[in-house]
Amino acid sequence: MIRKYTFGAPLPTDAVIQNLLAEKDSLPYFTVRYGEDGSVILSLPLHPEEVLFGLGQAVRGIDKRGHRYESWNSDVFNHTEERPSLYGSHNLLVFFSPDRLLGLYLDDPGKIIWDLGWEKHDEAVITSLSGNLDVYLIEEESLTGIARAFRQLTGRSYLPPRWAFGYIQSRWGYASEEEVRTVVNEHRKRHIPLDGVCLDIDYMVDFKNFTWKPDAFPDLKRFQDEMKEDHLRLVPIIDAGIKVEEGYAPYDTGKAGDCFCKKEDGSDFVAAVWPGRCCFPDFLREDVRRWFGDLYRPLLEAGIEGFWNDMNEPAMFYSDEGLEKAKQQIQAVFSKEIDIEGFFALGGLMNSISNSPADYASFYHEFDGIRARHDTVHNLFGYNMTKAAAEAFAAKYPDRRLLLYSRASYIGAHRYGGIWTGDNMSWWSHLLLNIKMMPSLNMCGFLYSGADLGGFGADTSGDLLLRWLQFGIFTPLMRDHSAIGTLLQEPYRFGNIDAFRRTLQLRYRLMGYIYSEFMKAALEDECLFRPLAFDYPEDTFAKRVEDQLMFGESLMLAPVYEQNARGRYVYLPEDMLFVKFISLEEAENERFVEYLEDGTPYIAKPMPAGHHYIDVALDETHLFVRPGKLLPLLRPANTTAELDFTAPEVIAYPHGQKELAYRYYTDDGVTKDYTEASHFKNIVFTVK
Ligand code: MIG
Repeated sequence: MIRKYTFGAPLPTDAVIQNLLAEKDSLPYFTVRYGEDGSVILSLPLHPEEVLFGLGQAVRGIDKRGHRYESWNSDVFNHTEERPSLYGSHNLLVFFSPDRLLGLYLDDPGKIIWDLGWEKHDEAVITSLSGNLDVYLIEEESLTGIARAFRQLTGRSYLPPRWAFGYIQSRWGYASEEEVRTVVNEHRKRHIPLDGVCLDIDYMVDFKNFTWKPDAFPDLKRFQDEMKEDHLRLVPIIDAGIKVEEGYAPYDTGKAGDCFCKKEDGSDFVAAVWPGRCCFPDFLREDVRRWFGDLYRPLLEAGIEGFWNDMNEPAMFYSDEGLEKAKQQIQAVFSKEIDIEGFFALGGLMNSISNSPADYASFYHEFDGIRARHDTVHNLFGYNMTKAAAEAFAAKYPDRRLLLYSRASYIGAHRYGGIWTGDNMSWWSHLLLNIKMMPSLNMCGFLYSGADLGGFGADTSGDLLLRWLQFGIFTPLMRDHSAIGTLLQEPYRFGNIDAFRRTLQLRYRLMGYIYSEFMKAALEDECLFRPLAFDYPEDTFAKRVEDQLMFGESLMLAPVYEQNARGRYVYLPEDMLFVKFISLEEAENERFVEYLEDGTPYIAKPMPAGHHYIDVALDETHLFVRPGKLLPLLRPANTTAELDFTAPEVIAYPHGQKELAYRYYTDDGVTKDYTEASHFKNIVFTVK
């Protein structure tokens, strides 16, 4: 059951697709206070055993208790644990305690502060700064039920084409078709699978959206065609800002259509991003979305079928006003003899003008007859950029799925595209953060998502990349991406090629399962990744487990995420089959080896419920199969297009059952007739 309560005058966000009438009585469970500044403050005492799930893209644990989070889409390079916010605002929180199961969703595109047992461990205090919001209370019998009801409230998750589940290689710095060709060849010659290569801002002329360098990419269509012969897709980046430059068509047409966000005085708001001074499309306006979406057309016509939208928090390095103010303050410091205070002030000054609250409060959006100051609708910006692109793709190709993922997001955006989790670091702690974030993102509808595998900033190492890929093979978006200036981190750079190849081939072996589970999750409003508590709600230990995940209907994952670890402790809420894929050499030393049809060795060992230490060497990938479940596996190939999805072999864990069944999903991977009954097939396994 979902009930809606309205505070103040909420702005339309298009997050919710169900039209519920607001309740007349006051909000139950919460104490409501009104701040003098217009804010609305909801508070709720927390049970000592209460666990809080949700908030989508955020730092720290699966259990969000004990930190102060903010909903405020932010371009942040350092995802350290004190961060209040990252790039997306996903205002769903689920309270789970022995005497309560309650989902809370706040539809408020401005800033929200979530003190979740931070100041006081036994209290949640949630503040909407604007005080204009719709509050939804979701009450169901189970955690899964709450997640499902939330998705029914907010709409079906975006469905990408099947090739988008293939491995994608990316790097800020790939600057020519020659370089891309080399990356592809290096994969191909080692039989490391690959389905796509991203183009970062380096493909553009002076970082200008919708341009590409004529010398480096002389004929983009020919190049994409050439790649497609090998089933490879290029995935170019598009940024939010449009460079201020007369004669540059996107600027000229945007100006002509009066498409840009304006300052108080009616002039275009300008701030610098990669191309230099930029205007910001008012994506909240439908006509602006249409105009911007049309700008993708030349790229679509060159055969491009996938895009990533970046810098759409929106990120701003500095505005004219911010720069001027900083300049004056710097001059003031130097106008007298510099002292220690002045010295430290200098360091902070330039940083403080990027993504500044003053800038976000200085421009406006006009939509549906409303004029809204940017900071009151801030979290909708990236969402509507994604929507602009998605609507343009659907207009051009009504029956074709395209790949689209964004950096900034808000609930609702999950209907139009996926997200990647932004600029993480090549740190072991960020591999763990990736693990913890996946179920939270799924609860909020962002099924097609993933982190920069290997880490974006800082230099990765071979062991970190390998361990990260061993988890990454399960994330729907599986992309290795890194920042310019860091150590190159393609999987063939670190010796140990056999281990990298086996890991990536395992992704392709799993593709039948991953695709089936993803499509079922999307079509039936389920979560692909789940905290253990979703499946074992009565198990008081399971709800505390922060580093294991349920993955689809058959699997539990317990990745290794510590350097030099030769395995890890794992908790099994029920009997499970431990499956570990090993090298041929290792197979010679093992007693209980089994082989897939193509001779690939693995160990399959039933384990009783409880605590265990499992041995997992650096070049091994493992998973757990649940009792009575099947895991379908395919023969690996270099691309998803070359996979044979029709007749998977299975690993089974009968656990006393005579007959096991699995609901397998296949389709052509690109059209939109998802729900055809013929796509679902029952795989039956009988114990001999
Ligand atoms: O200011 O396009 O998160 O993935 O490589 C950095 C360059 C801009 C941020 C994205 C990152 C991308 C980078 N971009």
